[in-house]
Amino acid sequence: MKRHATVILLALLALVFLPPAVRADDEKKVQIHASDQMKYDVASIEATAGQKVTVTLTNAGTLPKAAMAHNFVLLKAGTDVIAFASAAMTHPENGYIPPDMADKVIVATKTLGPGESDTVTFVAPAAGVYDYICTFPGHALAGMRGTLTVK
Ligand SMILES: [Cu+2]
Repeated sequence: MKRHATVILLALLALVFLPPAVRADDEKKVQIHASDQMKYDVASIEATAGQKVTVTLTNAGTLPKAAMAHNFVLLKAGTDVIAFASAAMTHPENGYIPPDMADKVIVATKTLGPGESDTVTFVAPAAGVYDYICTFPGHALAGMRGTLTVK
């Protein structure tokens, strides 16, 4: 009886002190706020390959949408961020996604005005580092970007 209690105690200690392994089926939820200062408050995200990731972007600014809108565009590894952002400027009709480079996009939110938010879900791709950017004109070039690191 006493030995039984010891085994249970050890099992409980193991549960408390051993970090649970990250399982691919554990969903990751990320909340990102975008500001009138052209910044994301979350500039790095980590995930495990195959993990379901949900990103909610909220435009926490107050400036009018025509002057200061934001989106979250996750690009495939190896994409030229500057070239993508430059091409995006002339495509407001397509949510600032250049149609001829749409194959570089893993996932993208809508372009959001003040107080708006949008949620996207995707499966974390193969291990690597992926850039995410805001493609509203000038924002990625001003530093509105972050990285998703997949392990
Ligand atoms: Cu922006």
